[in-house]
Amino acid sequence: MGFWFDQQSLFVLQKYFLVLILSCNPFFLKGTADTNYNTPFPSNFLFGTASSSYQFEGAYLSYGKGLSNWDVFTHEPGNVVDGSNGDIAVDHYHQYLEDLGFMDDIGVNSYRFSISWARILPKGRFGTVNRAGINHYNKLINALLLKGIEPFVTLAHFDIPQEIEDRYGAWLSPEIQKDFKYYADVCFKAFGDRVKYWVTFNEPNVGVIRSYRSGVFPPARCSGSFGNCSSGDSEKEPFIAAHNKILCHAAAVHLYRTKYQKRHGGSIGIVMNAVWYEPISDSMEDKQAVARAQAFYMNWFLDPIILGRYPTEMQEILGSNLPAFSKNEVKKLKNGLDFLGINHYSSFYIKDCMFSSCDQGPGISKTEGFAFRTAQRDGLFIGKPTTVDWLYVYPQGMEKIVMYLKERYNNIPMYITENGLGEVEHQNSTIEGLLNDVKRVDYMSSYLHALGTAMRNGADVRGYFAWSLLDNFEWTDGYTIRFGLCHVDYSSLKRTPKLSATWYKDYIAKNRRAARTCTDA
Ligand code: GBH
Repeated sequence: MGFWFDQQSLFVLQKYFLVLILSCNPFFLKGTADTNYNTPFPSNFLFGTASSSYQFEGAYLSYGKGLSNWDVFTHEPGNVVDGSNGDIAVDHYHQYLEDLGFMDDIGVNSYRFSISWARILPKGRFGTVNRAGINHYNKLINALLLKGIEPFVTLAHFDIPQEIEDRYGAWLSPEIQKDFKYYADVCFKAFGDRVKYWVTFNEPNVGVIRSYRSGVFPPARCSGSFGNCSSGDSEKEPFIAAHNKILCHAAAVHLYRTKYQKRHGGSIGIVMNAVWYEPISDSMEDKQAVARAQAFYMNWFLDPIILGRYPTEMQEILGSNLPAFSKNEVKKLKNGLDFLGINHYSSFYIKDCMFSSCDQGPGISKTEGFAFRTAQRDGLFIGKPTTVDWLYVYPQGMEKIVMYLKERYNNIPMYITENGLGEVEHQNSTIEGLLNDVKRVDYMSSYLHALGTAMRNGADVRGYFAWSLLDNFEWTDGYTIRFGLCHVDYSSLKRTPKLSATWYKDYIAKNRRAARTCTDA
């Protein structure tokens, strides 16, 4: 047998490479249609769907699970609009294999889910590890990997063991650092050989605001005109809780980096709720108000974690209401992120309330940086209103928020960890109508297009997760708002893919095929 590279095969190879080079050349791609579809997404881009333990799992008291703060909260009347709870939710605990089948059919290569802390540690660090809980997530993770779906795992997505709340007031006490670190350690040890993407917290900004400022999430603490609570301090407690969350994050990251990362080769990040804020006018005052609004919402967490200090806007306005980091803590904090997760849905206008006076309204207090939030300017909405009161369709917001974060944080790797459209179910909603979710398809395709623009402009975005695979328990809105690519009949728990599931499947296939021809050579 002669040398493999004989004249004939060399010629064939040359031809093959020429075709590859041509077809992957962006200038060549521009003018061509479907066979050489031009995609901004690299072949290793993660396309996924997202979920969370309390909203999906159910099995709230089975298999050794302890009570979570949400179990307790939803069982008190008046806290959830439809009086519902997540006792059963969409029964993902039992039906995860079937749900994985839907994911597989859509063609995702990643699944973002959260671990129920109380399922792993029913009494926090004051009790034993629940083996059945570990086994459950082992089965889920192994089943995912078998299908080639990367697990993207959040440690805390709003639900925590009630024990921690009862013992020392959870996030209000620095004591929680010990619990969170202990919990993270258990998870890294049990699952880290197979989980390569870890998220410490889902939306800690939304969590502390809802739990300690407006008081609509457990433990329902607030004061004065901020809400209707029996105790709390809306001007102080959100900042204490945030401070402790930041330190918990830093502790878990430090642990992962020193004890696991080398061996496991994974990465660890945080997920923030990110709203795009547009100044309501071109005035200097309104532009500065936008900077304050972002500082008090998102950079509140990101500046300490990445830069080692709170945003200057917060320090100036809050003074001693803003806790301080010790020298040692600052050292631990800096560069405390391998990637940034972004949950982005909607945009708002911001109007200055520091130099000009504003009527009562969202954002005007000192605790939110004197920046009034509104969806309207001169009677026109920033984007198409939807049936969900906080959600306006403004796809440019996706491009802008990603570019903003790219600039501010030195092009840190980013994942869009949630994006999607909710639909409020009405008495006259029909199953046919819910399944024919054209608006969700329009929403997702326009937001993905905007994301692609940001990526073409250099943003290092590595994944996109649709919220959500299934309709599910939407916190205080109970089962009244549906976010799923698959419809769930809440009495039979039957799942039915909506138009958006089929659309997402096509979208992924198209974008992956195109990406593959260019990089998998
Ligand atoms: C995410 O929260 C959650 O991670 C997820 O669990 C949830 O199901 C999903 O989104 C859909 O809601 O009007 O200025 O107060 C997002 C929760 C609710 C946070 C609306 C921002 C609007 C900003 N978001 N809120 S404002």
